[in-house]
Amino acid sequence: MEKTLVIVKPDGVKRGLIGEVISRYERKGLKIVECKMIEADRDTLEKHYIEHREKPFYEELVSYMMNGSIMVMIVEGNNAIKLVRNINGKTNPLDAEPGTIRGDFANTMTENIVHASDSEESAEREISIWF
Ligand code: 3AN
Repeated sequence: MEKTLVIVKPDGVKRGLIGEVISRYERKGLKIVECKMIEADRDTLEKHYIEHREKPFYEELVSYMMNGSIMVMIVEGNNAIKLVRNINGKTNPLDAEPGTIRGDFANTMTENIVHASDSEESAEREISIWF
């Protein structure tokens, strides 16, 4: 069993897509084992996005993540990390396949509905930041 950290970002919450996102994971056989609705503070987001701190989009990304409530959850199941990334789709909405969350609902790079951990190490690190 693996655990992964998922965030429904402010655009996903504002557009009423929380249920859509959760149901896609559940239909794949994954379980939501922790879940909370919060407004993220800068300190937590800076820890979460530490690997991007030198990137040109970093400030835009952190500000956008503070622009409304987010839903943070732990999703559990066999191969949960890779399965959730597949369900979410590629970061760039131009590359995200139809049938994925980003392929179906996102059309910008920053506002792309969901975040999910990309490895076991990231999942462990991100879960300890948010829970
Ligand atoms: P993913 O969320 O698919 O793992 P990362 O970790 O490369 O993607 O990027 C983290 C977040 O940073 C993305 N979800 C997206 O919101 C934002 N981002 C990534 N690349 C860009 C970019 N070139 N321009 C603007 N925002 C970006």
